[in-house]
Amino acid sequence: TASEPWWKSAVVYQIYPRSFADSDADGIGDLQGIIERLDHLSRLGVDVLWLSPVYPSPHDDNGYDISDYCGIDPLYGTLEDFDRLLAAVHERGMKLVMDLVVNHTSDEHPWFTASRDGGADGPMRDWYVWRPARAGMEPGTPGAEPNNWGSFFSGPAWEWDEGSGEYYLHLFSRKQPDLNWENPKVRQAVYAMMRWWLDRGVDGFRMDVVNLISKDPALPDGHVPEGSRYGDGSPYYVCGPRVHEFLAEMHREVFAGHPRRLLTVGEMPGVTVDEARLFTDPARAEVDMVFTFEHVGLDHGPGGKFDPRPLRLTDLKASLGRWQTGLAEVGWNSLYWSNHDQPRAVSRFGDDGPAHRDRSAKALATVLHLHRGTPYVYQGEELGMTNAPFASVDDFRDIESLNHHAHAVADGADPERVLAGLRAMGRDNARTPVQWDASPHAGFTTGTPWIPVNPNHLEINAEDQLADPDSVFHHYRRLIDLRHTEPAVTHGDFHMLHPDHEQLYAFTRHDTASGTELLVLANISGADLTVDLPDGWEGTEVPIANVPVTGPLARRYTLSPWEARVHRRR
Ligand code: ISL
Repeated sequence: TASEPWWKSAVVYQIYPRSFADSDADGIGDLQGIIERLDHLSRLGVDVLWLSPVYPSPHDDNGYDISDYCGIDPLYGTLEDFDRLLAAVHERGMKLVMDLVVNHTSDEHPWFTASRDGGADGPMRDWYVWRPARAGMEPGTPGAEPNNWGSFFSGPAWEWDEGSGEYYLHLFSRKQPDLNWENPKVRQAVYAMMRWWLDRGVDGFRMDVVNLISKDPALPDGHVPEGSRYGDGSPYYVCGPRVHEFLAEMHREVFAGHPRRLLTVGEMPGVTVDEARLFTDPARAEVDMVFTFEHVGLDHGPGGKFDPRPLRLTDLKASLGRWQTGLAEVGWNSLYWSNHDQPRAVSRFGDDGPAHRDRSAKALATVLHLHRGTPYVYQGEELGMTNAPFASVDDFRDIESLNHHAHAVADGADPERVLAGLRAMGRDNARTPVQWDASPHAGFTTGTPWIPVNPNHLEINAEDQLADPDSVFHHYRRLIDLRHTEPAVTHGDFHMLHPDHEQLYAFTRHDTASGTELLVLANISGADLTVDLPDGWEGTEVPIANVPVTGPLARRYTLSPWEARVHRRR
């Protein structure tokens, strides 16, 4: 309907530029490579491109460590290349959203070098979070850090700077110092940069760990979990005391009254449904939607992300269902299975073996895209790309994985067990190059790729799938088309069925405005599943399914392994 924001019926496609398409044979993806592959995205039917960072960066964290917010890293091209990409995207009726990384900068950003080298009372000092060593402790020695917080990338969250005689805070790598959002000069500089990109024509921002920007000013020690060397500071920086105030100010200063229709999505590790209702309530004018981490934390074991445990379908349904219910009346959901930080969807939530990979990829897509919210497709997910084989720790590139391996092994963990955790959950699984065809390096580059292409590009690639109407690609295309043509997909009320069933993912959508109802059935298992349908669905039409529809639905129906279908009745 006219009053509803455009992004409620939109689908977003995430591009991780380093691994998308390389046009100059340096083995690293670039902006010109994206321009050359825009037909793929138009065919898929996506509405918005989210571009992971392409700004100048030392690439300590592959561009999430920014040294110049208003430029383009030469590895990816120039600002002129960017303007050409933006024009090409707009010409195709798509929008482009940038990645806003303002919880921290690179330690090579001029703001930080001035803050560090200007001394403890220099004019830029309070642009970052500096603190003296803990009282009575020898600076620079373990335990002398201002508090006991650990970094997301292993080790302490503080780095000693000999030159100025203080520590600086870094929730991520030591080359990613946290900005001090308590300082209004920092906030105004960020807003000015955001307006600069909007003036250049971009259509919004994905905001990196934006719910971490407000810290408890006391920076208190965190609880030290059993077996951990560091304290858990998250109660003091996840959705901190001023986070809503800062996002409301950002909205007023940057987005309010803007003539173009924009999109903002906040990446929010640790956010709860209740907090998301506040962040995404249109009346509060903070952000349009958030990325929750609840469903991508369910398979974390007691040792955390790299200590995975089997995922129960009932836990997954409870989590996604909780978010559907919680944001039904106020706010809006984003919907995702994967991104550049998560393992590949079909490997994690489906079955990437030869028997079931194709069908399970389509089943997962069907389930996600029929939920209420804005779906995000991560590059290669539309092809059913899988996790990659990593023979040894030397095959990994990601600082999060390499640091975890080094610290865990140094702490006495079994290297093979650590490696198994990296293979299952490491971010590099999602960062192997997009598989365009069966040629060497999958058509990603004519040079040597920065990270090896998955050998299974011979069986899984865009060229083959474009030609096969039953491919994962065309299934995603049909799901996206259904969202664009069937209002019930966007607006229908969500109702989970059989919440306690460990194989069946089933739910209905009811669009009160049109009276249309949808029924989604998915067998999330490798075994046949016989289901009894709710009343009145016999013989209804099937707008989309991942196996040929062999006749009207009977009341009692057997779903084959990973079979998924959508029924519609009006
Ligand atoms: O998934 C994670 C939590 O276990 C981490 O891999 C990830 O760091 C976290 O999701 C935050 O991600 C964002 O900020 C990081 C950057 O490394 C990620 O790529 C980005 O998506 C720091 O900028």
